[in-house]
Amino acid sequence: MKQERSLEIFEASKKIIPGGVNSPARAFSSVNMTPPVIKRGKGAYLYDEDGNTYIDYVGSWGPLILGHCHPEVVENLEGVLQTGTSFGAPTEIELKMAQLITEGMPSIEMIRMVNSGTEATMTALRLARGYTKRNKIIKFNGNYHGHSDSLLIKAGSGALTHGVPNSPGVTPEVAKDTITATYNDIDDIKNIFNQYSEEIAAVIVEPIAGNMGVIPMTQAFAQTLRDLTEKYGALLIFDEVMTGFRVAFGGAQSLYGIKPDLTCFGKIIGGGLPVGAFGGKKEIMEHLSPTGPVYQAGTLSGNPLAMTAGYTTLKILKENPQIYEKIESHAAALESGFKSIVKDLEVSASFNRVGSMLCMFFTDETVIDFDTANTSNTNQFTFYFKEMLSRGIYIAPSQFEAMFISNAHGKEEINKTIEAAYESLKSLKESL
Ligand code: KE4
Repeated sequence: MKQERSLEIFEASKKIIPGGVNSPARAFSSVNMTPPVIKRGKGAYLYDEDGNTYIDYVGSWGPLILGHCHPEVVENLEGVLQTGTSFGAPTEIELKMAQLITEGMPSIEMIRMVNSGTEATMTALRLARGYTKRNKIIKFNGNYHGHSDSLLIKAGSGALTHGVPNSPGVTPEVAKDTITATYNDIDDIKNIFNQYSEEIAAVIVEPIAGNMGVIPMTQAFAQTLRDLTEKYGALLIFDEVMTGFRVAFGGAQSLYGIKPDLTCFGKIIGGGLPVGAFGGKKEIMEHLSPTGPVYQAGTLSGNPLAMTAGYTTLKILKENPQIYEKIESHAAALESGFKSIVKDLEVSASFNRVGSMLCMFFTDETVIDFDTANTSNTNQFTFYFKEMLSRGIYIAPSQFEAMFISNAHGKEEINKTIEAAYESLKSLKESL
């Protein structure tokens, strides 16, 4: 695979940008290779600086559910560019965005826009602590909620890959108020609540984990979280930064039939531009400045440019519900294609899929939590990853991420991907 231009650009970047990237997950360090430097995207495809073409299953790590450069998104953005990208003042598009999201999610009576998923989860926790007047929060091993101090405790995603479970710079004083629990383990969470009961301000969870590969909560675990938080007066926060408008228009909460007290968003609601949000019960949200004492602010929060990309994306999803059936059927086709290949070639692999989020784990174990995800053979993943990339298939450079299928992927892309997977897994098998 030609990489001269990518190498040249990336080497220069590494001199003045840490690791040559503005987010560690992009550095390809866990697969130990130079990342393709991307020139442009269109539909289901990425094109790098060396003229290589890829079918894209990262989709900017989730946001591009409609594919790159969707014509309607581009057209509406071009319009906003002529009228102003940010005013730092109320605009109607913020109201329309809030209406669209609150109509789509019955648990959300009020919502506040921010600029990233990290800001959304960080602020949701501050609000939960301010509302409950309690300090402790619970998160789950292998869940990643962005890089705010209270949540960078045994984070999944990049930290999991980089093997740095607790980041330096997070003080012991902050860390002591974050309790980590085992995902999908009902006894563990019950014991924690028995021990800390009224000290707990909130439980934050990825309802369908996407940062230790794809791992859904069991229904029983989901209900237990709801029951325990209600019983002890703690808030239940669903981090739907990845799953919001991805697994269904109503998010993971609509699949589980569970109403969290607060929900965090990111990715898809920005349609490829920087947007995060958090929302929930009016009674809780009104504790937020300026109506309440819990402070939060943001210069570019709700700016017309980002709102336009997000609103256009969500409106298309709302008006075309068949998109969810389509991307789910493509993901199911990929999954069954991969399954028959690993069976024929006798490769150890297990699969988790929810809607258009898919993960192939290089393990025989059924993956239900951080520990079983970690039984995956990351060397085999790395071999497979490089083989797929060389065949023009661009998946996340980590065993502990999700494959995302967009509405721009068609049968041709799915078939090409299955063929590439066969060749890649065949050469993996031959290498063992
Ligand atoms: P951002 O601050 O990166 O917008 O969102 C943080 C975040 C919060 N919650 C969940 C469930 C998330 O998945 C994320 C970010 N996801 C990672 C990849 N899985 C983003 C990729 C990156 O860090 O570059």
